[in-house]
Amino acid sequence: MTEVKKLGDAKNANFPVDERNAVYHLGVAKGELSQRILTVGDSERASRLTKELLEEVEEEKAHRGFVIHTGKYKGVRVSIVSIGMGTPMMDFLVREGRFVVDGPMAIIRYGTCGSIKDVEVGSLAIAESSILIRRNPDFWHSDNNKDQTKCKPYDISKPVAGDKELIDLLKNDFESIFKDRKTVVGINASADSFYSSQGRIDPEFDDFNEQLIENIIDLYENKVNTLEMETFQLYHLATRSKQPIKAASSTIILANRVTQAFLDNNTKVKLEIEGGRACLESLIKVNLN
Ligand code: R1P
Ligand code: URA
Repeated sequence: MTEVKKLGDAKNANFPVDERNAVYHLGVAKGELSQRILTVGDSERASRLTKELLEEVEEEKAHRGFVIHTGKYKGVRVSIVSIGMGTPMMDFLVREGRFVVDGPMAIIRYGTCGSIKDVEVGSLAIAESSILIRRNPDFWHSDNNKDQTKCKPYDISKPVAGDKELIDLLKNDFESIFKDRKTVVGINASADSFYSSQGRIDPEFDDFNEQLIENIIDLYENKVNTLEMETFQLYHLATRSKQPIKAASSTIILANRVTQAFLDNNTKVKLEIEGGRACLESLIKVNLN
């Protein structure tokens, strides 16, 4: 893996950039990221997608856990960016990506998730909207003493929608590429932990989360399908951006939280490539004028 040239000294504490105007975490300057971005969590997924699907690949940029591959898909310049895990990493991508790209942007996330419905592992999901689930440490503070009438252990946000045009493109491209696989469409929940805030029971910790999944299901009338860790931040920032950012998010269902099944690696890798192709199809079609 190639490291980007070390960033120069940062100026501007409010939004640090070096003398080339390269951003502090992504490590790229204007022109080094496409306005059409496919983002994934896993750097190996990003490398595989680049190798299988992109042509005219430019020099790889890697900095602070972000890896950026830019090349052409069917003649259109796109970037495939791996960001690692969690909402802070998505926050860096969207904000610093916004800074180095001129004009409208499109960002599609292609990740993995758990399903809280009994949907077979190896199915796909598209998030029309997303909610955020955050652990609230004040619940455990001696002031509240685990009294739920004073403070809840987990905050569940209201939903934020993705971009309808991009989501509709993604639905069509998933349908034509995944002919014999189910795609569930609905609400995603992005959590601030893979463990407690996704309702996983860990005997080593006092998590108070036994009712969490049921609470989410009840609150949103059984429309929440999936749990992962980034989509909410993408949709929230895309809708708060002053310049247009069209955002959509799709995932491979890796874990079935009802039956405890977990997808095998070979199938996952196959779905990563097939689904990545569907995402790139949508990404190059979306109108950014
Ligand atoms: C947890 O295992 C990670 O997998 C999911 C979650 O959102 C979290 O990032 O997505 P990725 O497969 O894209 O990383
Ligand atoms: N990623 C998650 O965040 N949760 C799961 O259950 C599987 C993948």
